[in-house]
Amino acid sequence: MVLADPQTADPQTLTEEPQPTPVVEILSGAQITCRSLDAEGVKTVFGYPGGAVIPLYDAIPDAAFKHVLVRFEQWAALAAVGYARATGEVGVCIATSGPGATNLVTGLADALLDSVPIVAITGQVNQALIGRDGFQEVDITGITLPVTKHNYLVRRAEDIAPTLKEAFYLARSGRPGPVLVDIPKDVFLAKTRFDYPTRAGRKSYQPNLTPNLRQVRLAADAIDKAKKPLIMAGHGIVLSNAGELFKRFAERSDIPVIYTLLGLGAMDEEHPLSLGMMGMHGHRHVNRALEECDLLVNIGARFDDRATGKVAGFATNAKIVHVDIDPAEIGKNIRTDVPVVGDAGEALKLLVHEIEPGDHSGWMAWIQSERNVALERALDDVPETPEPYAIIKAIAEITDREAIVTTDVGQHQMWSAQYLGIKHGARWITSGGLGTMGFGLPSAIGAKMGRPDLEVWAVIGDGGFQMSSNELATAVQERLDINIAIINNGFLGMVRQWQDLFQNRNYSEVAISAPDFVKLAEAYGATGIRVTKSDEIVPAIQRARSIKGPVLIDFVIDAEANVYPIVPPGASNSEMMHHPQWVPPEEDL
Ligand SMILES: Cc1ncc(C[n+]2csc(CCOP(=O)(O)OP(=O)(O)O)c2C)c(N)n1
Repeated sequence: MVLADPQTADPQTLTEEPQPTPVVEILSGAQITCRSLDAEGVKTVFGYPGGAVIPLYDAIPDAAFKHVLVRFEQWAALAAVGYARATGEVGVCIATSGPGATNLVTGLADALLDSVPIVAITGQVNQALIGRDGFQEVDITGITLPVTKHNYLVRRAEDIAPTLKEAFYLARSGRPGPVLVDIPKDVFLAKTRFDYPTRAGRKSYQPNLTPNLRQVRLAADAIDKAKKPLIMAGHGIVLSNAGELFKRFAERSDIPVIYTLLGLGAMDEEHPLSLGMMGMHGHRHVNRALEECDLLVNIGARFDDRATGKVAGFATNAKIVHVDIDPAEIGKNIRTDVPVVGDAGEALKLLVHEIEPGDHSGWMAWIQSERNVALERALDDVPETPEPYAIIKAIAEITDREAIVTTDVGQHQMWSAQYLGIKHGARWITSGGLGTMGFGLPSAIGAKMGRPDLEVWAVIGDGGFQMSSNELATAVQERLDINIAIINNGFLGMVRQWQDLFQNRNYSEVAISAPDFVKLAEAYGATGIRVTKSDEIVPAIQRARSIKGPVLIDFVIDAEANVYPIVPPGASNSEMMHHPQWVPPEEDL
C-alpha cells in the first residue's frame, strides 16, 4: 500500500500500520569506518597499511570506495589534496600509527595553509597501550593540533560514525581544511550497531556564509566611488566555485583583476580584465597597479606575504575591502577599511546587485602601458636550449589551457604561474602557503584519480621530483595517464637564484645530481623522453599526449635561468628586480 506523505496528510488519515523495524547491523569499528566513508560518497582514498590499521585494511576490500596504495604516506596526504582540489570534494588518506601518522604531518599543514578539505584517518595503538610508549605509538592528535582544522581520538566504536560525519562536515564547511581522526586498534576491532547520522554540527562552530548586508553596501559604495580600483582574486573564489559570479562582478564593475598564486584561474587569465599574478614573482604592470590603485577589493585571499611584499609598502594609496569567510583573517596582515565576512560566492551574489555599472577604461589603459612589452618581445628570440617559459607556453597552447596542471615548488612553479594563462582555478594545483617540495607528482595522481576525464600535467623541478619520484610506481600501478614535465636545471634552482641575486653567487649546496630520469621512468614501467633543444619541445609534448600511462619528459634547460621579475625578500612589491634584458616601457619604441 501507498502511505500518505506525513508532511501534508491529515494526521487522522495516517495509517497506524506498524513500520518494519530497521535491521540493526552489528559491525566492527573497521567496517563502520568503511561504511561511513561510503555513506559520505567517498570514491577514492589514498593510503598505506601497517599494524594498527590491519583491521581496517581487512574491511577495505568490501568497501565501495577504491583504495590507492601510495609509496610514502606524505604523498597519500598530498594525493588527497590534489584529489580535493581537482574535484571540490573531500580528499581522504589513511596511515598507520607512529611513523605512518607522522608522515602525514606535512600534507596536513599543506592543506591547512591552502584551505583544502581533507580527512586523514590514522590507526592508533590499543587503548591499553596509550601513554605507555607502545610500539609505534605517537600522540598524533597532539602533534597535529596546530596543522589541522580539528582532530579527534575516537575511544569507542559507537563514536566512529558520528565522528566521521562531523569530520567531513568540518573539513568541507566554512573555511575548508584538514581534519584528522585517530582510531585505536581495539576500537577498529570492537563491534557495535552501525547507524550513519544524517546531520552534523556543533554549537561552537557556526561558519558565517552570508555576509552582513550593511558591510556589503559599504563595500559597494567604496567600489562605486573609486577611480582606480583593483580586484585581488584569491583561492576563496575557486573554493566556493564562484567563478561565474566573480566574472559578472568584475565585468559589471569594470575593475581590472589581479591574482594571488592560488587565485589564478578565478577568472580566465585571457579575459580582457585579467592582469595576471601579483607579488614576489608577479607581473610588473600588476605590481605597478597595486602601487597606484585607490581601492583594493580582496576577495577570498589572506594577504600572504609572498603576495603583499613588505606590508608598509603595500597598496599605500588604497582603501582596502576584504571579503573573507574567516573573520580571523580580517586585519591580520593588512589594515582593512571595509571587512565583509562570508563565503566568496554569497558575498559576490550580493555585491553584484549592490554595485553600479562602472567604466575604468582609462585606468586599465594606464596599467596596460606598464606591461613588460620590451621583454616579451626579447623572449620571442628562440635560443637552442629550451627556455623554461617556452616549455610552459607550449604545454598551455597544446592542451588549449584545459588540462589540470600541478606543480612542485621552485622556479618552474613560478614560470608556470606566469606563463600558463590559467583558465580554470580548480585545474591549477600548486602548493601555495606551505611551498611543499615533492607536491607535484602525488597531487597529479590525486587529481587524475578524481578527474580521469581531464588531461593532467605535472610540472616539476629536478630537485622536487627526487623527493617523490617513488610515486611513479603508484602512477604505473594505477595505469594513470599523467604527463610529467621535469624542468631540469641541475640545481635547486630557486635557492640557487636567491644565492645568485642576494648572496653574492655563493652557490652553497644547491648543485644537485640526479639519476637519468628517462631510464628511471623506464625502470618504473613508464615512458621517458629527453628534450635538449627548443625545436624538440612541441613534438615531445605531442608524443607524451599520445602515449598511454605515465610519461616523463626531461626538459634540460639553461642551468642558470632565473625567474623575473622578483621582489627581493623583505622588500616592497614596488622594488621588483627585472630580467637583465628588460627595458622600461618609456624607453620601449
Ligand atoms: C620540503 C621542502 N624543502 C625545501 C624547500 C626549499 N626550497 C624551495 S624551492 C627549492 C628548490 C627547488 O629546486 P627544484 O625542485 O630543482 O626546482 P627549481 O627551483 O629548479 O625549478 C627549495 C630547496 C621547500 N620548499 N620544500
